[in-house]
Order: sequence, then structure tokens, then C-alpha cells
Amino acid sequence: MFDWKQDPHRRLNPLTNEWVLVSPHRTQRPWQGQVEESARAAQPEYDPACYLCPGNERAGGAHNPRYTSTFVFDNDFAALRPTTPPDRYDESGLLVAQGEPGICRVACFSPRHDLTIANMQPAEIRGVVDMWAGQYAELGARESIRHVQIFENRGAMMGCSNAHPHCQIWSNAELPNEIVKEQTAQLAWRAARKRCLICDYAVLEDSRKERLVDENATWLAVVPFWAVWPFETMAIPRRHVAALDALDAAERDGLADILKRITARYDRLFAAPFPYSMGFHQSPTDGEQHPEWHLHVHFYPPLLRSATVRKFLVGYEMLATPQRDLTPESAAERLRNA
Ligand code: H2U
Ligand code: ZN
Repeated sequence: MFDWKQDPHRRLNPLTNEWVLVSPHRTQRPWQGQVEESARAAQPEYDPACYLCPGNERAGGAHNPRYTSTFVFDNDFAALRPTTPPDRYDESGLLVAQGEPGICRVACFSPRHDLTIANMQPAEIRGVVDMWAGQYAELGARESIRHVQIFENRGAMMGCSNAHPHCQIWSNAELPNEIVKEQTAQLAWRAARKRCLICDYAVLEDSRKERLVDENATWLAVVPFWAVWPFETMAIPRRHVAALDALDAAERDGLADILKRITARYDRLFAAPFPYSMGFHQSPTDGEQHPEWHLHVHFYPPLLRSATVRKFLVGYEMLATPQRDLTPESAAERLRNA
């Protein structure tokens, strides 16, 4: 048997059936790569130039209400439009395209421009959880919407254009690539073993502890065994629950708590605001029963070794398979200690 801490090996992501190459011996390699600008200056509580702050004007002339908790609006530059005809084009099976109708929204977490999940109060984050659950239920109830993707880009490094705490919600009729992969894997696991893949995984990680980052009574957070990004994490509800709107009150508080714990650990890791893309994977809203689906959260942060040095998915990773040097076990240990 190879040595996990020394020998190059590949690990399977059972949710996507894709492999990641792990090269632990390379963590000693000298580095002469990119050095970027460090942490951004502190933000004001209210920014008159921010298109998300209460009362301010957005592109196109709409004015935000003087909201006091969360605030959701249709994206003024929506990537999807509800009126697009869903026609299919197919030329020899080589030029295949399909019209994609959908609805895109932006959701502010707080009227305060300077807050992030890590420094919001638990009760405020609980309000955000309820907003997410409500958006999933409301958009998902529409005939034309079979998938609702809630995601947050945080930090300029992840292409986020505005520091005001917010997320995006893209909803549409066809299942996106990552959802198709995860649904296929969860269906196959259930068919073969009569159990849920993510329930089984959560029990295993809870007993091993070495990849556990944090936990509470209803949720746990791990660096997945198959993580691609150096400090990638996944938050999983302990109970088998398919989507946000099915979480009970204790689980909603638990989600607010685990998100605060994860993001606070991230910010402490390199003593700087930690950029990431995060989002929920949950049951499609296609009107079918989905007993195979287990709600979870993915955090994909780009940072590798400091607040300024990020991991790039280039070269071998673009052409062959993702690769990492730092083991998921070492990453989890560093996050536990942060
Ligand atoms: P980011 O979180 O990726 O920076 O996105 C902010 C979103 O806000 C982006 O999708 C939208 C952009 O289209 N937006 C508006 O809807 N109205 C505005 O006035 C500016 C930005
Ligand atoms: Zn703002």
C-alpha cells in the first residue's frame, strides 16, 4: 500500500466520478510565482456609490428600498431571461444548441455594506438562510424552473464586483453539468446500496475526524477526501434532507452557525478576508421525488499559501486532471487550528 503522506496517488470524487491527482511530496517545492495586492481596505457601513446599499440607485434607474434585513431583486444584467424560447437546434449532432429561459436574481444579506457572513450575527445569518429557502421554494414552484442555483462569489480574486454581502440566484429549466454528475452518482449509489451516498460519507467523516473542520448538532464541515482546491470545504446536514426548504428550525440555525464557523476560519487562516465561490447543491425542482438527493454546500476558495498566492487550474489540470500538493488532511488540520 502506498503512503498517503509521501506517494503520488489519485483520489476519486464519488459525487462526480472524477479523479484528482495528489502529490504530497511536492509541498517542499520552491515557489517563485505570482504575488498580488493584499487585503482590501476596510469598508464603510454605507457606501453612497454602492448599487446594493439601501436607498441607492441601480443600473437602469431602479432604486433599492430602505431595506433592514435581506433584499432580493431581479438581476439588471440577467444571464437568463424568462421569455427565451426553449427551441433546440441540432446539425448532424455536431452543432447542438438549445434556447435557455430562466430567472436570475441578486440577494443582499444585510443592509450593512461592510459585513460578511463571518462577522454577521447568527440571527442575521438565520434570516439569510430563510431567504434562501424561500427563493428556492418560490422559484422552484414555477412550471418552467427545474433547477435553482444559489451561489456567492466573494472577493475580487473570484470576480466579485462589489464588497456588499450578497449572492446570486440563477434558475432555469435544464440541469447544469455539476448537478447532472452529482444526481447520476447519487442515483447509482442508492440503486446499488439502498442508502444515500452523502449520508454514508457524513457518517464516515464524522467517525474518522481527520478531515473534519468544524461541526454542530445538525451540520458538519469537512475538507472532502477528493478536494481539488487547497482549502475546499463541504458542509453537510447530518439528517437526510433534499433541499433548503425542508430544513427544520434547528437545522436552519445549524446552517447559519456552520457557515459562520467556516468563513471565520477562512478569514483567520491567512489573517485576511478570504475569497471564495460557495453554493448549494440540492434537489432539482422538476416535480419529481428525489430521495437520492442530499443537500450540501461547496466552498471553493482559490488561495494556496498566503492572502496573495492563489492556486491556478492550468496546464495539466486543463488538459488532463486536477492536481494538488497539500493533502486534504493537512488542509483540514490547518483550518481546525485557525
Ligand atoms: P457579483 O457578485 O459576481 O459581483 O455580481 C453582482 C451582480 O449584480 C451581477 O450579476 C448585478 C450584476 O449583473 N447588478 C445588478 O443587477 N444591478 C446593478 O445595478 C449592478 C450589478
Ligand atoms: Zn453596499
